[in-house]
Amino acid sequence: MDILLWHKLLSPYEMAVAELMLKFNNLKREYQQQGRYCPIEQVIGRVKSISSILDKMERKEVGFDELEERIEDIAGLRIICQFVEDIEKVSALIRERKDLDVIEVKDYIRNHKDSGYRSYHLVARYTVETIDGPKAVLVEIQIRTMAMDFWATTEHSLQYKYKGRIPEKVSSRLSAAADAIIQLDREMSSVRDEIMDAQLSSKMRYNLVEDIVATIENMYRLTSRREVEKIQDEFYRIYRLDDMEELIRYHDQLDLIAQAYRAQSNRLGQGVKKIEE
Ligand code: 0O2
Repeated sequence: MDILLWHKLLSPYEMAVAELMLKFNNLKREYQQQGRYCPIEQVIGRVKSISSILDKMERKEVGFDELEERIEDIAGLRIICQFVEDIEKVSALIRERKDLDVIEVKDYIRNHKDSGYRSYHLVARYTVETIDGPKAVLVEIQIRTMAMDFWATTEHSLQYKYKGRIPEKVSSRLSAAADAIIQLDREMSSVRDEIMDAQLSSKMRYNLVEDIVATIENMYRLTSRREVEKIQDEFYRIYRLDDMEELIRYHDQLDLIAQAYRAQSNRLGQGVKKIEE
């Protein structure tokens, strides 16, 4: 058998995980910047360790020549959502992408595993550009809620501790915990609109304040310090009112004032140029 250069083999998988994490985090940022609800709460990525690949190869009787086709989770991405409803949305987002070709779906939410494991898995092909040219690799994307992730992470550690043979007493507790997780996800979904409203309004407030502060800082270059201080004091007064509508009104008003200052500064600039001519 030819020597297997593990680090050469794993390099494209490392590239795939790094690129996809960046892409999904960018997507998340875009939602936030536009003040839209983002179905992605967190993105985690990892390349499977060599020992874990070897264990899985043995468990599934996979030969070295079929390793890249049959071990589908060498590159793994996990997308954590707040609500069960978001999982569908993230799955649709992934299917629409041109850079990911979904080849397999494992729905352990509708059909949870005997262990109680719940998660939605997509296996997709993703191409990275290496120094030897393009290389398509398989990536497993696990999509689950925070509650599902909490359960799976805990159960995974126990699997490790008991080397896959969790005692009956512990596994029946885990099974009860899995039921509680289903109930928790249901409860959270029932107050989903309330939670989403609260989050969107806090994000909107954050964006408004960022905008206002940037506008005031720009004004500082166009007008006198006293004038800007007055504007800033007025902003602090409005902010303390804790009234979103007032803050929006002030934001829009400030935009108009800033436009007027800009126009005035442009006119003055042209005047100076004319005098110089
Ligand atoms: P690790 O250590 O997370 O990498 P299949 O041939 O489809 O039956 P395969 O390829 O194992 O088997 O696919 P499956 O069942 O979709 O599992 C892929 C990954 O999902 C696992 O990778 C786990 O991360 C996770 N997973 C699946 N079942 C369970 C479970 O019962 N409990 C927990 N906690 N996680 C699970 P690995 O390689 O098994 O493990």
